[in-house]
Amino acid sequence: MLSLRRTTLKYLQVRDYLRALAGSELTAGDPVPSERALCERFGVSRMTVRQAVDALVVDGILERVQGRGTFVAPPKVDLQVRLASFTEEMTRRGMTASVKVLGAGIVEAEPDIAEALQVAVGDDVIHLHRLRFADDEPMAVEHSWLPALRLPGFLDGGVPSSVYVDLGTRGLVPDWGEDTIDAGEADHDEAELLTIGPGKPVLRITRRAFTGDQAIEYASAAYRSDRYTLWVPVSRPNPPVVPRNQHPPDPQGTA
Ligand code: 16G
Repeated sequence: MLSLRRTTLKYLQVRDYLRALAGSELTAGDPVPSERALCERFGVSRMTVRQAVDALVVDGILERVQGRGTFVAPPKVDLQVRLASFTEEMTRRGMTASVKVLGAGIVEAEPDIAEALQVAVGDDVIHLHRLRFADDEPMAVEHSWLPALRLPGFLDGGVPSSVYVDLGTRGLVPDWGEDTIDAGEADHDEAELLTIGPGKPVLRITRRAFTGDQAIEYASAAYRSDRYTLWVPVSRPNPPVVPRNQHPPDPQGTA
């Protein structure tokens, strides 16, 4: 029992030492001290050092690069669920947004896109396939569809560097919408574009955005989950939110 507690304490010491090191002397991309150096410094086994490193890898503070070693991971970007554009979000963080257009054109709306955009199946929709960068690092692969009839000449000058800025000049910037977020795995193409391994976790985000009562965009994107932390402000609902068709809980507990 006592030795178990001692091992746990040592593990915490190594973990906290590495965490502090990553947050002070070292910067993103720097190697952490070797397992051997840490074993000697703290008088612990390799297993204890590995456990401490594992915990920090899971927390996104360190990253293991196969065949090269363990390094300080780049800080994650907080992804707040709100109706902002990629360009706005990166600018807010002091980062430079850029984009590589992988495809752009007018296509006929498939049934799911038509439904999301409230247009008829086969109507013209603008399709954009874009790789989004923050400070030259690939962060997300996005597909967006917009109703072409509401956006005449949208692609005439090439793909706008910010879709929402273009929508703003037309008085059509979305004012409300809904996002859904799922955990997923990068497929082969996404992994290559995002420079992560195939099958690595991504956040799959779909967005339906509206201007007034009309849908203006449907988008589906894969965000690198090693570079994003989902940040969701929460507050106590008042009155309590209950799923539709259910009665609110009985405050007396008598039901
Ligand atoms: C964000 C939106 C995306 C929109 C894009 C416009 C999410 C999950 N997605 O990436 O739907 O098309 O911003 O950005 O937030 P832009 O104005 O920089 O082109």
